[in-house]
Amino acid sequence: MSFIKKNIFALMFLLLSAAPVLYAGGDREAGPSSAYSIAVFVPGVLDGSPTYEQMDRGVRLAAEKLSIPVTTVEAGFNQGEWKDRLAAVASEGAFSLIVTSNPALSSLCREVKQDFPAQQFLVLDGENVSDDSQTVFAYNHREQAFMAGYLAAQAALSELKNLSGEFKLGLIAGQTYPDMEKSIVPGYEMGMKSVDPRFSLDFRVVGNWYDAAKGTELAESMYRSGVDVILPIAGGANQGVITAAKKLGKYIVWFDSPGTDAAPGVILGSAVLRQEKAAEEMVLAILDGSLEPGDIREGNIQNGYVLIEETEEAYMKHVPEEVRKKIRFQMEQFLSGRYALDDSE
Ligand code: RBF
Repeated sequence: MSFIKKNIFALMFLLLSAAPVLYAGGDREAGPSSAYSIAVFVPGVLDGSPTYEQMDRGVRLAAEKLSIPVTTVEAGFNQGEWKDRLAAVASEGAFSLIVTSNPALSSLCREVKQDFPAQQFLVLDGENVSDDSQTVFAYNHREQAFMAGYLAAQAALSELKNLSGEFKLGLIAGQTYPDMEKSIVPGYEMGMKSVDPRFSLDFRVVGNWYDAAKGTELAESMYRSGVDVILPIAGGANQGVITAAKKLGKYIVWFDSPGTDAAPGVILGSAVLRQEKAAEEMVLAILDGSLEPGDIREGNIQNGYVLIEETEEAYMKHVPEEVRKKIRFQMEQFLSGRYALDDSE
């Protein structure tokens, strides 16, 4: 090995091994080790929850690059326990950074920070407000839901078979929460009504994020009443909606991750978030010091973090070309800034 090569390797080694110590900062509470480490705090379970799975993958991609250990903690579905579970992770003092996801976690991190002021938090899909207790990545769910509603409505008016012609579209949520009520439901309605104002929304709530049988029951009753397309945002209960759609020959639009592979031709397309990318980038930016607590980044259609996944194979194969052309046009409208949603509506 040449002298220069050897020294470059030595320098890289030095930087990589020194970096975690430097990043850990001097103000951390004493932990078992001074090396940098990350906890992924899942408010629910990973399996079946697209935004959580993406978060975990993205954090691990970033951590692998810097040889940082990652521990994933699934806090389960009892939301009353989340704050104590989060405080327990913080109290270990073992994790330089806790990464979590969903808008409800912003306030929990704020509360836990009061007892563990040295703990650093990154909230993905967090509340869209700057807050010194945490670094935040917030999505424009209104645009995401708009595109889901736009796709659902175009599909309901297309040449697809077994359509009722009743201008009814559905949304099944795991639970209601401020972001669901203020952004997702109104965005979905705006999207469908921009295609034809006669569309109306049938909105149902499972009451948890796992009950697939309840998902099937709700979806069947909606499809039987003339609903042609359902947008399920219900975690593990989404599987039950797929069961109902397959049984009755109806349709689904997927949310958060590309999902058409699970039922090609039934799940027509996906209004996704680039949460894996956001997770990786945010962790790397925190590690290199370019993002700090109080900083907030937003993901939307224009900056590429929210989109209809137009390259999915089943989307290209099963969604009629006229519908896909309209989707492309509407995406272009957002991307070019010719079209924007009024947040106050
Ligand atoms: N989405 C899931 O896929 N699985 C969940 O278990 C889940 N639990 C949630 C709990 C709360 C309190 C909130 C506010 C949202 C939850 N979400 C869950 C929704 C998720 O974070 C995200 O907002 C939606 O998937 C829309 O992108």
